[in-house]
Amino acid sequence: MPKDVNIGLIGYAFMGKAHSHAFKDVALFFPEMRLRPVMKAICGRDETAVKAAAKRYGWESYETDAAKLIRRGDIDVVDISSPGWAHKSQVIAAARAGKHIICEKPIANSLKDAREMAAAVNKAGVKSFVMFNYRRVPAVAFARELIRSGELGEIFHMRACYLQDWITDPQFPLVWRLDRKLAGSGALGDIGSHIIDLARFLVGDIAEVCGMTKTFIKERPLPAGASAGLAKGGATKTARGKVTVDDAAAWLARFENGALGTFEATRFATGRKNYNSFEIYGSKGSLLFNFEEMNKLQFLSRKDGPATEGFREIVVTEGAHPYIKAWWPPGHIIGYEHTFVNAIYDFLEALSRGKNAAPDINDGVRVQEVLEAVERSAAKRSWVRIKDV
Ligand code: SOE
Repeated sequence: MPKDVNIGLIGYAFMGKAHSHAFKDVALFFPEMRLRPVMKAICGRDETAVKAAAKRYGWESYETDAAKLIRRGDIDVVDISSPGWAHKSQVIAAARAGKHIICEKPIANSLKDAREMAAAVNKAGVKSFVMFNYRRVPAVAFARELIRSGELGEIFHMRACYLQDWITDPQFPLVWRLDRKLAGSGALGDIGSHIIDLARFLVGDIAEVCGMTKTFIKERPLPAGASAGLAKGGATKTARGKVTVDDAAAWLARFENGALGTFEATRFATGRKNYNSFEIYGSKGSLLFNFEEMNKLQFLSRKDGPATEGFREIVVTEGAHPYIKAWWPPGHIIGYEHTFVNAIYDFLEALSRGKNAAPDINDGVRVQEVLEAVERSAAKRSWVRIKDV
């Protein structure tokens, strides 16, 4: 018989919705799971909005104070899907209250905060999980299986870029993601963190980086009224404010295993919406992936020999592919929201065995170290070793 585990979620916007959907659907698609999430309470500061979200997403109750939600005796897992500035106090409070933790990425707005958070979690001995959801794309998980089984041989190169274009319009308002105090950094932390996590997942740890960052639009109109992260919303006609984060970042990297990496994260790639992609080249084969075609993986194997060698397009929807057995018959593709369901499944299965699913809070710190190193490197215009940050 599966056991119940009570969930409290902080945040009801984009990520709050994605996580709610995952909790709602996970047991339907993974019926064998040993822990079943009970959607106990959702939390947000705007009572009208959080009450409506609770009803719409299927939560039993709501809170308007995160500290109260964390203290509630009927909550086992606190899922922190709030903006970056709120993570630190919420993660530390949850750890001290003995709650297991799911935290959105990047875990913190600074490396110092990330380290304090990890120390609190490690001291409390609670389980932790960071929502780097792209690891849970079947094609990405399959890419890792191919690499792990030696199909690519020695890895020479990883080229990764995460390209978006949602703020190219200079009239796009100064939303919280463009404020360093609230978001920590810009494209670098928000989407660069995903490709750093994927680099660690697929190739290994990064040893040093040489980076550059750029803010193309330095001032923007202030938002008119409440404005959500990616939604353009309204902008005021006259009041303007300073953009205090990067619009784009790019960096070279040397991996500890000797591979070379090139990385780009930008919100100024006009025409690119959510182009999270990588190319990995090894001595025996290569892989290409692009999230905008997330059900496909391109694979080249040198075993084919020169006459027939070429990239084959694998539609990653067979039972033989990671996570797919839980979903639909072959060829019936899955989407963005399913990556969160797969992730929540992995988290709960690990929790049921008293383990952390990867990436945990300490992996979150490793990513934060690379973010910090890229920023320092860009400021100093020189290479920075991860062990020096
Ligand atoms: C905004 O850039 C955003 O929603 C990120 O915050 C997510 O992590 C990314 O997956 C999609 O874009």
